[in-house]
Amino acid sequence: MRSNSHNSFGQRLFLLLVPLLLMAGPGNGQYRIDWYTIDGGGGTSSGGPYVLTGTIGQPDADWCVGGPYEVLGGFWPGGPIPAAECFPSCRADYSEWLSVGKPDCWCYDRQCHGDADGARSGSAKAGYYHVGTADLNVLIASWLVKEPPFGPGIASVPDGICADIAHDRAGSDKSGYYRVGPSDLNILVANWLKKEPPFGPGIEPDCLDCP
Ligand SMILES: [Ca+2]
Ligand SMILES: [Ca+2]
Repeated sequence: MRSNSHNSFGQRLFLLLVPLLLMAGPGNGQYRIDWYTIDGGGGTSSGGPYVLTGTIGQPDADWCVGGPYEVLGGFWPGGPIPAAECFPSCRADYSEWLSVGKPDCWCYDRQCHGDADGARSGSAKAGYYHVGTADLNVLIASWLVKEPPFGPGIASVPDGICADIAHDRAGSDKSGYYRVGPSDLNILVANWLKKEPPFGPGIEPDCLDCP
């Protein structure tokens, strides 16, 4: 039934397109087909508050360019699929993540608690902890490094932005801004060597949670 309705829709579309193309003619050199599909079925279905409009069995799903012509085929609405972002846009500090160049390390689920390197230390016998010397070392290397024109900027320190634990900057227009300072250190200190259960309370892996 769905296939029949789809075919009839395709036939209607075809009948609509042909006269339009004929009317357009080659005279003005401008060809345009806004929407067309070669496929094996699909359609619109719904359940409760959800509506899905999809196409299945598309042999033409791809993006290609030739001279002045471009075809965005398949995968509504077509075209290159943007890479998924690891930092959720629902968070209040999302704009801050964008402003510092989308660092991957802010996507560690305990980075906002001081885990600058995304790694844990310790052992099964003595217990593991996520915030320790390795993280402090990144913070020390980034400590009070001023942004241009007052300094080389946090980008000059390898993984330096990972030590911006509070996702903030401090300073002023007059003296310059820095990304890693007391607000970041305070969080790191609060979680210093905090053991994971059953050896301690652990650190919640909630840095990517939405409010
Ligand atoms: Ca760590
Ligand atoms: Ca900071």
